[in-house]
Amino acid sequence: MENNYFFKGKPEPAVFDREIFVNQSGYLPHGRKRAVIKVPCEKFNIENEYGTVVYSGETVHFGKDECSGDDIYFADFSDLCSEGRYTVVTERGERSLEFSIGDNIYAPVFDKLVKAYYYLRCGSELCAEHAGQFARPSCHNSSAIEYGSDGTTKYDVSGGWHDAGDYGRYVTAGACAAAHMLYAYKLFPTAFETQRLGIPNDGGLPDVLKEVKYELLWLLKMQRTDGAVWHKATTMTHAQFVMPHEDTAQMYLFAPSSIAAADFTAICALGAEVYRGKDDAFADRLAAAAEKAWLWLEENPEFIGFQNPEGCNTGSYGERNDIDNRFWAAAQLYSLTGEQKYLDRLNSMMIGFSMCDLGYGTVGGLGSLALLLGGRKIPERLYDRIKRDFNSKATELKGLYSSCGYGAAIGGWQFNWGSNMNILKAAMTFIITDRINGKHQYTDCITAQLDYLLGVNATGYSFVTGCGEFCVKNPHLRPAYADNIDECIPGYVSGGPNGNPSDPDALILVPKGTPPMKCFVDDVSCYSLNEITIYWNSPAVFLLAYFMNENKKIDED
Ligand code: 9MR
Ligand code: ZN
Repeated sequence: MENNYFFKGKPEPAVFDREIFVNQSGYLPHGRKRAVIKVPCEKFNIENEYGTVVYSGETVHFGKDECSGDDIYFADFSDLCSEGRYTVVTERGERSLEFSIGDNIYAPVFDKLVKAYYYLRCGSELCAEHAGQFARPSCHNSSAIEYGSDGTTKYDVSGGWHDAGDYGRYVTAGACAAAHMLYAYKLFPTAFETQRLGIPNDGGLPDVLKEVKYELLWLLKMQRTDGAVWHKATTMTHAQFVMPHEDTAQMYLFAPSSIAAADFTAICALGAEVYRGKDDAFADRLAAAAEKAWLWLEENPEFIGFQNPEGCNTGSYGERNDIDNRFWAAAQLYSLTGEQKYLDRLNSMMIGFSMCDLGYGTVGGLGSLALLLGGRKIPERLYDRIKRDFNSKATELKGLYSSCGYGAAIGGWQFNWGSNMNILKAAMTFIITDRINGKHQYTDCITAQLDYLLGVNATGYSFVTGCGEFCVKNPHLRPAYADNIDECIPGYVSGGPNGNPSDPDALILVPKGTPPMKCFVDDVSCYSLNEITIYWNSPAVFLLAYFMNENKKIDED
């Protein structure tokens, strides 16, 4: 269905011939530092930028890694803490890419991951002052009509971020992405306070809150006057590979769903909490919208899912039930207001879903974060359940991490469409579990997920565009292709390896039987391998904020 684009060249099958894998953004001076080597190696050296050996060590032979088929050796050089530029060299002379050890090494990738949202802005011109060479005209500003209506009522639903490689805007996806960033801000405010992204100004808010506000202002427009929330605003079919302003097809609002209403309630209530005291008028609007959507949900207790109508091929983001979504909504409203009625609803909702899922489809863990970070008293039974769910998940993920040569805390079956989100959600789970337990039990597991994202994986790619010497450059992202600029817009997390690719080019380029972690091609046409989305970037923002914060804490000690 999607194979109707005009591509620049013929995609090439990938060859993964790197021998040594390092985090291409580098390592913090006091962090765990590990290179993964896939050629036989007993001893390794670390050379500085002048070729002087500054560290020597022995590897540990891990053995065969199932997800990649590679025979793995670990080279640990955590004891090397001096700032500088280095290379790992094996006894037989194989060399890694050059990397840094330093305090501020993650700031560039952190900033790019957040600024990436600015480049996805819909309904705004990106001017040269803020977008540089990626400047472009405004887009998707003509009014929308309700699908199935006679079209006489027009709606302004301009604004927000494009969802992904496509130009659709979807409520549940947007709520999830915005939530990851607001929770990151609540947990690690210092990481964001000094961040300067070069985005349009909107008062004295930290840049991340300016950017998230842009999405929230759009979300507010997705609420109908009766409190219901339309599921999505998209054209009938995905646009060709054109610039956003060239996509001028009719915009539709598609049927309200209970999942959209619930996620909307939650994100507006969370926004009301975060913007309170910083932008009170905005916080008031968000709180009122959240309460109105909640009333609509209470009047509509049955599950209202979503399926594309005939002829529509944009994302459907359907879900199978809305228990977890309603849980998130109630949790966030309880956190905002402290009112007993929300607590009563929470107490009645404790079965049938996991309280640690952090995704766009299953959001129980976002409800838990609402409670954990809300500062209200949590009933013991509920708190115990949250604690238990996170701890058992983290234990399971740690098992996967330990059995993977590349340290990925996901099993072979989790290399699916957007596998990098599974990696990043695992990292979030470890971070939150450590937080709940008041311990630093999972630091190595967290570090390994960051390393994986930035180069320590069987493909050798840094999966973030514009970050790292060998990074993804051709993501499935319409403007990045249609702008005719060689350099890719920076800061996007690629979906990553997918053991069951489904787009036509990936089916040709990825030979049957390829191990899951190697089912990847950096090609624009392979949307099931190399697309980007707002909710794959957002858990990466969360993870990087954690590391920015960790580093500050060490500085203060
Ligand atoms: O991530 C989604 C994947 O699991 C589905 O199989 C696929 C097809 O429906 O859709 C993916 O989500 C896309 C969404 O529908 C539209 N925006 C981009 C999303 C990521 O590719
Ligand atoms: Zn647009």
